[in-house]
Amino acid sequence: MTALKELTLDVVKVRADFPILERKVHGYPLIYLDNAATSQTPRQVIATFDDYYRRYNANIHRGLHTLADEATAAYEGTRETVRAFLNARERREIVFTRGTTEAINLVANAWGRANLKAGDEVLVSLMEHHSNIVPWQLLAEQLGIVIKVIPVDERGVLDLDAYRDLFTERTRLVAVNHVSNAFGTINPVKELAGIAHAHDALILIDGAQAAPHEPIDVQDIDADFYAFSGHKVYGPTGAGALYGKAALLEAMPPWQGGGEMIKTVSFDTGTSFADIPHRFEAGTPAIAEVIALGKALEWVSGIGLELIGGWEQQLLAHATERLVAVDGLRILGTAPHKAGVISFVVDGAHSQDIGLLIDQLGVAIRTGHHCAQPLLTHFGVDATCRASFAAYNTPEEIDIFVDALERVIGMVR
Ligand code: C6P
Repeated sequence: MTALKELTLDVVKVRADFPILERKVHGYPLIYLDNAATSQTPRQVIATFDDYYRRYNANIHRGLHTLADEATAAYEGTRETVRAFLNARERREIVFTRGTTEAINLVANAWGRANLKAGDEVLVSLMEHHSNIVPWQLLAEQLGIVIKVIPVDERGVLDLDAYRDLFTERTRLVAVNHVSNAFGTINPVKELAGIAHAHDALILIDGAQAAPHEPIDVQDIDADFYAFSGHKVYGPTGAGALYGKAALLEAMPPWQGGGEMIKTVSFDTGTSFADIPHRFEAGTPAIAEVIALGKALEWVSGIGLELIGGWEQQLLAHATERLVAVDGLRILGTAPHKAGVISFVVDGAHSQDIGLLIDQLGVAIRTGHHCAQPLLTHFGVDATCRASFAAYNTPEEIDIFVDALERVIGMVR
């Protein structure tokens, strides 16, 4: 009995941490199903900002006064929290960034420019978010590297045989997401890493959609780089992290210059750079946001990602069952291993219209290409509706969402 109880997420208790869930939208209780875009923020995280700005707002690493010490300790404390969250070996393997996009751009610009030359190959999958495509396209234009695309099957599952066949002696890097934001597919990143390493290539994993849903272990995956965003894991916007193996980071030049990232600067002898990770954190960082990110990860760990992921799987199963019964509705992305993300289109109803009208009933879903245009184009659509779940969503909310959807479809058809 106790064991069973421990396996059940107390969603009422979880919801009580999210003040925003009390608000109404167009007179209806908010049903927030756009968590893959940004998850909502628990009061403990919101309180971090108030505490920081009231008590110890100061620049970090530079001051010798109490406030600067406290801010530095809290900021660097988050580095340890992120290290533990990803099970990295060392704190210095964690670089704070604005989010996943900046983390990938860091790898492209620091590692990529130092290690790639014309004709070298980078493998990305068809289901990448634009932020794991465009930085490599920019390098392709500037350095002449070649981008090769790992195909997916009709369920939105990566084609592993095709992946193996893409490797040549010029393959240097595989850049793939852990979980697809558009379809929810969970990719076998450990296997992908093993294959990449067998070909002497590195692997960069975009974990933006995985970090909120399942425990991450970068050592077990054997990831070379792993990126995620705070705002998708119950934290604030403006703070995320890049994990990089220490030896790789150490061998990488900086990509942005400024304060914080130097040891000495001289017009005569030039500049020497700080050790990792500070070499990659030029300028004053998002101090309060990073501290709040630490609080968010503590909040998540306090509940447990196994429990959150398990709850979301129940929501996914319930939503899938309800949605497949809707007349003319087609789910895109039917992988056997999916996170709590459902993309769908409806015959005779444009996704944009559905999104706008369902908002009038208090339901927030995302519509559009989800910054994954190559994937959607491949599946013959330019937009889908996407519902994505978080720890605070309930089966009752899903019922209200699907009822609202049926009402909306009736209005637009
Ligand atoms: N996806 C979505 O609605 P940033 O913006 O840097 O925090 O995250 C970018 C990003 C990178 N990779 C994946 C897999 C993502 O899902 C995202 C963000 C949001 O799906 C906004 S487009």
